[in-house]
Amino acid sequence: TASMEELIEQAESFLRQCYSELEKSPAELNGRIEAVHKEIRQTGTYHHTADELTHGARMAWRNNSRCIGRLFWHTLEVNDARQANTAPQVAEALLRHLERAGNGGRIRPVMTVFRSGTEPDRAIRIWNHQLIRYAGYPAADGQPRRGDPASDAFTAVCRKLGWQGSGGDFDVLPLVISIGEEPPRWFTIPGSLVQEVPLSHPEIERFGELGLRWYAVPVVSDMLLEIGGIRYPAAPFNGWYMETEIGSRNLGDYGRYNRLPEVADLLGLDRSTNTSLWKDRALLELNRAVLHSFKLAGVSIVDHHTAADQFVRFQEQERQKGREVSGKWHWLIPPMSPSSTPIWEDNKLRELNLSPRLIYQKPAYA
Ligand code: HEM
Ligand code: NRG
Repeated sequence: TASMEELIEQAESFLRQCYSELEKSPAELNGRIEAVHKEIRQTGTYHHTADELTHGARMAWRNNSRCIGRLFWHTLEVNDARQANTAPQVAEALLRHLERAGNGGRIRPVMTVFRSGTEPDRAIRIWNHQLIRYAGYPAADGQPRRGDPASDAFTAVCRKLGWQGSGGDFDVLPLVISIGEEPPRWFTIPGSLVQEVPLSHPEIERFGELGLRWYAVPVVSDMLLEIGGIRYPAAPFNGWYMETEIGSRNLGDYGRYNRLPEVADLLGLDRSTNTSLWKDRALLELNRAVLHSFKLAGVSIVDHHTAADQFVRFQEQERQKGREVSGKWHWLIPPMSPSSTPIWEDNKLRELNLSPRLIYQKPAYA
């Protein structure tokens, strides 16, 4: 059939690139292509070897046009969890991911891959956007809103399932997992696996009174991994944070925690006029507080200047390997002082259609 021919073509193209990068012999490549053809003709699909899965996942990171952190693509650790079959088994593998990735603060880039969605009625889905994230509670009966507005919808889903949060600003949400059409199940993450960093400032002593904090490890858990025509709908991955993700966006955005006014007041800035640049000064000190606090807690983090330099090194490294870098400029420039990084003047960044890749999929709820 047409789709079978398409799968064979995608599989073969992936295998050629993968085996050439891994410097495997032509004999091994041809034998493998032969075997995959046969498996697809007989069963309609095929299974990646452990090597293919690992290298395919690394290529998917390397190919992501929005990620500034790709210099380290080759260090990704891939955890093969394709045998997990039930929601508790999936939850168990996710907890092991958090443990492996957190590593007491010396964060390791890790991806855990669950079985592919070839039988749609048995597809594994993780409903969380990130494994660790804070709940969001809209304003209700005179009470102000709380928590992360980006989590409002998912938090409502969790509460419907019977989870109860404290209603505070930093409640860690539970893991929510579904298998096929079975109702989703939720699991509390043990506190020992949720490292958090309370925010303080290198000079402003009263900064701690703001009560701000963030979790150590960002584990994006709702994207789909595609390798050689095989789609893995559950393949959570993590690296470490760049400080602007937390300081500029999560805590600073008007539509998120919106904390610039409070920070500005703590700094004694004049908020009655734009020309005091109070927002810019508050952003700067908030980002400094994030870097300072993560360092103090011994948790890996990168500042946006170093990350931009590393991205330039990644571009050079790829050029030497004869590969084109896919990049989306407006995602790669950092959300603070972007014009002071070398990415700003790069007018050659183009988005290419590369595979393997990580892509968005329809949310499991809604
Ligand atoms: C996006 C940094 C590791 C895949 C991003 C973004 C940053 C970033 C700053 C933009 C996020 C945003 O604006 O919301 C880093 C750093 C890493 C790292 C510092 C440290 C090692 C990884 C790893 C993977 C990955 C291990 C996958 C294996 C992605 C993807 C996106 C992204 C798919 C786009 C997310 C989206 O479209 O919403 N990264 N990253 N990154 N990164 Fe990385
Ligand atoms: N901006 C999001 C996280 C997106 C991915 N960022 C990374 N990925 N650093 C946030 O929570 O702020 N990573 O795999 O390290």
